[in-house]
Amino acid sequence: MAKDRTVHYDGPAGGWGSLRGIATVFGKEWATPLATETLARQNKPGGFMCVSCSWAKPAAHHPFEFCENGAKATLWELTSHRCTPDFFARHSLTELRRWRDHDLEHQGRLTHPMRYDPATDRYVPCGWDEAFSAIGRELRAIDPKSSVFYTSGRASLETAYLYQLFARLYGHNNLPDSSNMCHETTSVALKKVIGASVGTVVFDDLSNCDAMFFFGQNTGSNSPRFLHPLQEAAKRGVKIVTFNPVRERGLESFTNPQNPVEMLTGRETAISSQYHQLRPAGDIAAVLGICKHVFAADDAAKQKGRRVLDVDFIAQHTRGLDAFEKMVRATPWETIERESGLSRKVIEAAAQVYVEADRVTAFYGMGLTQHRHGFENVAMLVNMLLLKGNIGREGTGISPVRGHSNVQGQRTVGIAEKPELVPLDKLAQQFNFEPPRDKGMNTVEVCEGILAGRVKAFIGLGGNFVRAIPDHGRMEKAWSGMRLTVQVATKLNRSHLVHGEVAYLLPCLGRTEEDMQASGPQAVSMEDTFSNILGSKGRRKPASEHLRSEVAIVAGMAKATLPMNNKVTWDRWVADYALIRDLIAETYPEEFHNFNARMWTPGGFYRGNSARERIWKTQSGKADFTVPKTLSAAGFEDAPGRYRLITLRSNDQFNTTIYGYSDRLRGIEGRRDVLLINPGEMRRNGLREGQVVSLVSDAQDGIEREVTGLTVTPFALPDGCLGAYYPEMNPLIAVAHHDEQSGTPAAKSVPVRIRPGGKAAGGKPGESAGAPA
Ligand SMILES: Nc1nc2c(c(=O)[nH]1)N[C@H]1C(S)=C(S)[C@@H](COP(=O)(O)OP(=O)(O)OC[C@H]3O[C@@H](n4cnc5c(=O)[nH]c(N)nc54)[C@H](O)[C@@H]3O)O[C@H]1N2
Ligand SMILES: Nc1nc2c(c(=O)[nH]1)N[C@H]1C(S)=C(S)[C@@H](COP(=O)(O)OP(=O)(O)OC[C@H]3O[C@@H](n4cnc5c(=O)[nH]c(N)nc54)[C@H](O)[C@@H]3O)O[C@H]1N2
Ligand SMILES: [Mo]
Repeated sequence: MAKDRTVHYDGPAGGWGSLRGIATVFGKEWATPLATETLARQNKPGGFMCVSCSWAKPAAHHPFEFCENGAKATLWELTSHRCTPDFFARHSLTELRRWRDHDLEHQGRLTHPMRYDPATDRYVPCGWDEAFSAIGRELRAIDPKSSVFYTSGRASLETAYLYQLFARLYGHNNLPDSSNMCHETTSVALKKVIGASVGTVVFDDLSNCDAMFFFGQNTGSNSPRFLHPLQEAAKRGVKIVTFNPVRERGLESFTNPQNPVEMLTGRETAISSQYHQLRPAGDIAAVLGICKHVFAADDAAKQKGRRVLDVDFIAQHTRGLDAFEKMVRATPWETIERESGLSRKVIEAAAQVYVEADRVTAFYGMGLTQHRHGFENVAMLVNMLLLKGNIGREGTGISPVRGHSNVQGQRTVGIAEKPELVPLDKLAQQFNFEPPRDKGMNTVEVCEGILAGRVKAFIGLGGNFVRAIPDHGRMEKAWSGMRLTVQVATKLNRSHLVHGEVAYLLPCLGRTEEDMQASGPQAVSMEDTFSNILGSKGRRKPASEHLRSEVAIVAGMAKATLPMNNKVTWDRWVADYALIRDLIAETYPEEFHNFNARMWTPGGFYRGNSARERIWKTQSGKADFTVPKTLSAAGFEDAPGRYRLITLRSNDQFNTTIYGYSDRLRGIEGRRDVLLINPGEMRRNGLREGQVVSLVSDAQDGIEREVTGLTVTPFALPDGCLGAYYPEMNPLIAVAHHDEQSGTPAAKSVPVRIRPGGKAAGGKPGESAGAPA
């Protein structure tokens, strides 16, 4: 039989392709002196911090400390296109709701504050004062607890701090943020088992480890600057072992686009020494298999008077090994093989690397967190690391690779729906008020609240909430039940087109732009994935003279809503952000003392991590081994015709921002309305390449959810699973389908069925896919 054809890409990540990737989206526009001058300041001390991912900004930086996707993100913000009142006069919101995500953002930067006018179904320009006083009036008229203040992970520490203060002075803890859809699983699981809610790895550990284990993180597209230290590690002989249902190019091979020799000779570096395509949601079983081999290797070593386990570490620092070991030894290999989709042989090969390496780091992303049992995924990875003392020692540790550029930092300064994570007494004393103590709503609870009609007002500080959340079709319909919606944004997106009775769209400065206030130009700060705090200063002329900074917009809304309080001086704070940093330092002295002086430290200042010091702030006072309650993270049974759908990001998007239609590193070009499936599954289903099908949700809750117009595309995936793009697939995810412990939507194993037949996608790529049902 002829070998099955699958769509794929053979070239390395990086290389000339990455430069072409930028040029395809931006044409000649990207090579202007102004753009290159701005890019040269990206992620450098005294410059501005990339608006794309939160990968660390090393003190010893490269001449160009940006990557293909960082450049796209910056250029996307610097665009010369403008989305003006004129544009809104020409298009009703009903019409714009039929546009694609890419075409909405492609209109360019928002220029004026806008108010929704129901008579014409259009946004019309309004003054800032008018907007603020209307928002204040509306908020004062409702119960604060029926309102929601959402944050997407881009806003600075200064903005985030003022925003949470506004929420608490007003009277609620409803502060969901994008991390509720992302690494909330991490925040809950790591806090529970090692007592620190963020990763323990720092930059130096990358050059001091002997092996790296990668689970469900697509470095090549989502944190490409990480490819540089990965390449260095691979060249040093560090063993890199990857578990991912998809063969992601960046974890296979890389050519450094900033190295002329590599570029001209086309020399690539192989990254992963082992690559295991496990079933989606099979990680608990795979890691359990690794642990099983570690116990077996330890048994064998004992015969020779040696140990594989770090027995001293285990005795001194952990709790719960016995129950865990018992469970692992009792689990048969057949079960592990079935649940992981991997053979005993390959799991043992991975485990052998773990056994032999003295210092091991583990990295993970959405492939572990976005499952019904994501918590168990993360806790299981910690189990593995604890066996050999691979936390709290140089060259070791666990590293959730965080998403948005300041998503981790926002949590650090109080954006949290969980009041126990916030020093409320301190805030009470600083600002002379009684903060709300009841638990606020996370993202999933907000969705439920909107569906039930309980939420009356929604303020979105950045992001594209309606598009990013699950159950898109149902959520859009319920959205207009709200009284007030306010969106603070740089570019037009779908969340601006669905709205409450009273709605405002408020345009803000981007991070590359000069933020001029009464005391002079301002800087802001953020926290990277390794917990370093860094300053960022924009220098570009703002996209419009009507823009305000996020700090000023939050303060403007707050001032119009709240009664006078002489401890709360919004105008002074807006005039000089250094005063806000002083407030942050007062609330969080341990992490932020001397904040203003330290924020320009090259590479940032480290805010510390107790688990890294082997101080375990858990209930038991130790690092906890945990017994997983299931071996599959999916949370639903296998059944004939039921697939596990992985929702994927392409190389040409940042979350809901779609730059273009090239998923270069997977070989998918020109369209996003694809259904990825392996050739064997195609045969079993009688499907042929290019056929158009629908996906329907198999959530078994009686609700019909469908996405139509998907083109069958042969792709090297494991059996029993499918791949398709986020956010177009979000109508298929039930709100109730989330990690049980943290509420993170389970977007990496969604139960679906294929429904053959259906209309072709029409003229433009991606047109019908994801249109609300
Ligand atoms: N260019 C760009 N950069 C970004 C973003 C972007 O959209 N574009 N988004 C930013 C944000 S907010 C975030 S959170 C991060 C997201 O970055 P990642 O954490 O990399 O998230 P995804 O791309 O959603 O998926 C990660 C990987 O998980 C794999 N996977 C799926 N299911 C499983 C599973 O069950 N087990 C395992 N082991 N692997 C699985 C997928 O094949 C994929 O390679 O990136 C950030 N950086
Ligand atoms: N099915 C599925 N769903 C997912 C995921 C998945 O993997 N699969 N991933 C989840 C994850 S990890 C995340 S983080 C969420 C993302 O959810 P969000 O963070 O809500 O969404 P983004 O797409 O990042 O938001 C993009 C918008 O932010 C605005 N923006 C850009 N820059 C700025 C700025 O500087 N200031 C302000 N105020 N606004 C700005 C622009 O208007 C732009 O349209 O989606 C989640 N949803
Ligand atoms: Mo994210």
